[in-house]
Amino acid sequence: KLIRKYSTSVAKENPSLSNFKFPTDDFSNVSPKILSLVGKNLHNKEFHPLCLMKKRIMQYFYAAYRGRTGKPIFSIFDDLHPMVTVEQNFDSLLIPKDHVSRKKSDCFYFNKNYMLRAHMTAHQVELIKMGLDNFLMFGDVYRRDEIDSTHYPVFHQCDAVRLFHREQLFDLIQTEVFEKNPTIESKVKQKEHSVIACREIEQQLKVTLEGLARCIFGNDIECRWVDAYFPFTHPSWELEIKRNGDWLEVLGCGIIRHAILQQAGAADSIGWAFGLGLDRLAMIQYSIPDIRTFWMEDPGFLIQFHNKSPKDKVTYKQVSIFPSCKNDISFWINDNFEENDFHSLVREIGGDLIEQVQLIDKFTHPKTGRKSRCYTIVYRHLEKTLTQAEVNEVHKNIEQTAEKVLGVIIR
Ligand code: FA5
Ligand code: MG
Repeated sequence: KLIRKYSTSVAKENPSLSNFKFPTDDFSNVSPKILSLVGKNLHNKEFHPLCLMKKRIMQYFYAAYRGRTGKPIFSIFDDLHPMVTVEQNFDSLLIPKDHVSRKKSDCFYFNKNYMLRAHMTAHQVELIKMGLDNFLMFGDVYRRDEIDSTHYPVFHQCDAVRLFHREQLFDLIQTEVFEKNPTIESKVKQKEHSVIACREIEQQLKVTLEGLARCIFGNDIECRWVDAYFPFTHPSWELEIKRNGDWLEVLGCGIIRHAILQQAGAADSIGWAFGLGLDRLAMIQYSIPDIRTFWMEDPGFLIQFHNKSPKDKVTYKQVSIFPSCKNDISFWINDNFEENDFHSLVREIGGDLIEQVQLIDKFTHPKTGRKSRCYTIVYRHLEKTLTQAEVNEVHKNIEQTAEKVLGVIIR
């Protein structure tokens, strides 16, 4: 029912998707508001801070990696459409059928076969299949997530792949790249790879990414490597950067699973891949305190970046700071209650007025066993002062829709 409502208003709000009819099923959960953001392509908008950050990364790779003839070796893709198959986003990357990241409460599905990509890695296999060895992909990605100053349901990622052919790496390390008799996987390597080959790729990957971090943030930046897990790489790491005294994760990376390369027709290769959040890097680089800022249409925002080059130092000055308004909401929940459904609903109704949704209390009635939740919703308009009446109207709408759609009972 919801989807029928959605798909009709989608047509109105997003002309490029207006002729697009998709069969709905019980996976369908894309909303008009989300679809209205498809095609904004902030990363391709000249002088937008996300575009400047994209160019900064491209420049680094152009300068650091040149072929024999002096040409850059990395190909760039920045207009891959965000609608992908579930097979691209998950199966092609060996993500198990029951993996948590596939949950309806975490992704935007058109239906059980099509979705808005949740990471740029969704395109990795198709590009390797095309025969590319070195490439960068930039694009918008979509996740149902909590709401605060560093999370937004649409953000931007840069993914990269670098492959070495067996002979190419052999020349470098002077020893076998692949195990003759693959036995078992260890913490430090996949079963198919030799220890030395794996070390060499790890080394190259880490040097490349530390170099990128220094190129963007300067030589004084503090960063650290943390062991990580991704189904499509092994071993895997995350790079964290120190910001205002706290460690912030900016990227995930690792050595590409051999099984993926085999399926993609590159069985004689070994290589690395990474995926990083452009929004987070741009927030650090330009001192942008809130991820919603990127979506502001206010010229006072974009003017600050106009005619800047990717290497220029810009410190964002908040266009102005308008006061926030807080309202609590508390309700009884049933067993099907999913926190992210509530977050999405709040975002759907409140749009960019929503600064934060914070769980402040969980309660179970001692006699009846009924459970309740209480959240504080922080409202703030980035471009004007909200009146209490405006906030109350949105808040009321959230309460009523939560009762209708999530089956909760307002207390
Ligand atoms: C991934 O998306 C993997 N595809 C990355 C990868 C690619 C690993 C290739 C190995 C090989 P993750 O979900 O951690 O991983 O997201 C990667 C980066 O995107 C994070 O480090 C962070 O910088 C950014 N990011 C993740 N979630 C958000 C969010 N909600 N808002 C803003 N940035 C985010
Ligand atoms: Mg992560």
